[in-house]
Amino acid sequence: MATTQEWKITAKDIAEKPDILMPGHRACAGCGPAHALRLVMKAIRGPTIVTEATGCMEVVTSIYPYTSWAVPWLHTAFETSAANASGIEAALKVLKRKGKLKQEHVDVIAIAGDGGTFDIGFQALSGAVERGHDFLFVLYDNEAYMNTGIQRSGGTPMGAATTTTPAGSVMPGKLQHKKPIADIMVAHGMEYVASASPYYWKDLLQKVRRGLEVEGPAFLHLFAPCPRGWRTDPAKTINYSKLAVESCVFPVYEVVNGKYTLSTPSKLIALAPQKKKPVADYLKGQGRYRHLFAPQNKHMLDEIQRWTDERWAKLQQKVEQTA
Ligand SMILES: Cc1ncc(C[n+]2csc(CCOP(=O)(O)OP(=O)(O)O)c2C)c(N)n1
Repeated sequence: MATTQEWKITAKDIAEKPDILMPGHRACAGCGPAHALRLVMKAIRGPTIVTEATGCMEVVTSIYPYTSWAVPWLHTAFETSAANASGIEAALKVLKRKGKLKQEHVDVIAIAGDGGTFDIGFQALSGAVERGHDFLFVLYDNEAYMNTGIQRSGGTPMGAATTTTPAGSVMPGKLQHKKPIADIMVAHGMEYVASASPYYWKDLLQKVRRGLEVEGPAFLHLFAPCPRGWRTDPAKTINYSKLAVESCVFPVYEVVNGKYTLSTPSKLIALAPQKKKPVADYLKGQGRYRHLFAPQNKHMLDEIQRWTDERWAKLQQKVEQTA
């Protein structure tokens, strides 16, 4: 992987760089995925083709006959963004071999939500990574199937109320923990896996650029709050993007050729554990978790804290073990 240390990102650079995901789309106020993907597209390094699975970000950016995308963009079925990326990358190779491609290189980015990644798109993703296609897969994780009305996915965290895990007398929200998608991708032996949260926008942009520089598959797990599905104040999307990292619910890190490194916001918490916020600080204020603060659901809150601590400890162990 080429190094990007020379790319010193400043707010001015980013403000001056044209939007590739342009304004005028129909995302909700405070939409985390729209904000995160706008940042992702600020980090492209040249000619780029984007392919996107069915989901909120596809729907709101491509209402016929309009598009918000200032690059070639292909919608594909819910389960096939990685399969589409494989085909695009293979076609680019053939065009290049036949001398029909003017550009030296074209980057390929596949985008999908958590439903389109953890669940229904996983087969295509795993296959594309195993075959070694050169593309960056961006998972924008709003933690449920939002476009179809907030159904639980493999990325929905324990305790979250969704329309298929409604909190009430039968169940206290989702009963299972979130699938460890980044670890599963690391297990594929791929060169680059990272997690990022939009509050830490420079970190996010660097990771997009690094993922693009990999000559092979790269995977980026993006935290992306959804005010509609999470029942949160649209003005607080960025606050939750920060709190998730500060509570270690969503640590930010990179795994390069199997070597784990905490990114600065999470590294600072590892160095000063007293700065780690309780998970309840992150959960409170989110309508999807409101029921967890009722006395009868305290065991759920305790379990979420225990699991978060355990995952955080394991992540730190991986950092030490692979140093
Ligand atoms: C095979 C198939 N099953 C179901 C659907 C219906 N569907 C379209 S988008 C969607 C949810 C997408 O969820 P996610 O990938 O998490 O993205 P989000 O909408 O949250 O951005 C569903 C269930 C479909 N289009 N195709």
